[in-house]
Amino acid sequence: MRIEAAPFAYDFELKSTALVLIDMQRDFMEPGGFGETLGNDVSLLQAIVPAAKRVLQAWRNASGLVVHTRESHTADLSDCPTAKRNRGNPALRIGDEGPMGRILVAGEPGNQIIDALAPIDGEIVIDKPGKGAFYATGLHALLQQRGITHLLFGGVTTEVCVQTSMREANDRGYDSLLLEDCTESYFPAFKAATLDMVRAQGAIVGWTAPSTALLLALNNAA
Ligand code: TIU
Repeated sequence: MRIEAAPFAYDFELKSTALVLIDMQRDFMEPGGFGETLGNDVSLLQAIVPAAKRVLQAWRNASGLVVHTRESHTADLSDCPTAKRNRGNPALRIGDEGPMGRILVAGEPGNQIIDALAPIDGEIVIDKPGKGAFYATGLHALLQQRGITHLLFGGVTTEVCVQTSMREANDRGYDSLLLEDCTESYFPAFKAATLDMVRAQGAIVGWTAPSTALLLALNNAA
């Protein structure tokens, strides 16, 4: 299959490609969570939900492997570095009780993936303590077991957890594509810069494409 992408076409096979949705959690997407405690306008992120939902449905229909990640810490915060907890002097710190439960703690209401993109049986869900999806997780091993070599990325936020995960994937040998309208930042200029950075220098980190280009490739293959 081929996606018309930048800086040039992206070729992939369904059986060796996973869709990776990064941290589409209430903690980042809704008021009262981690994103807002850091001083961000979280409403900006809602714009990508319809496109991400279309892609998720199409990828499921094609029987493609889906990976969801959640940025989350254990209840005792033993996997949360003090530096991370203190960074930015936020109103509520990781582990503090907020309106959606404890901030960025696994199992709390705010730490769940939003309903529109909730995982279903058979999909991989990775809880990650860092910004990157590969750091201190079993993701690389799970992908290797399944023969995955190509990753299609969406999620939030573009320049933090998505870009970090793509760079981690790049160093592990994956060919990655970022779905432009399925990722968002609290800072529109940072999103634009990240898309440019990813695809510069002949896809130094990976490719980018609008989700319609992926949907077209899937339709043409069906
Ligand atoms: N603050 C911010 O933009 N992002 C994060 O802290 N985590 C993710 O990007 N998921």
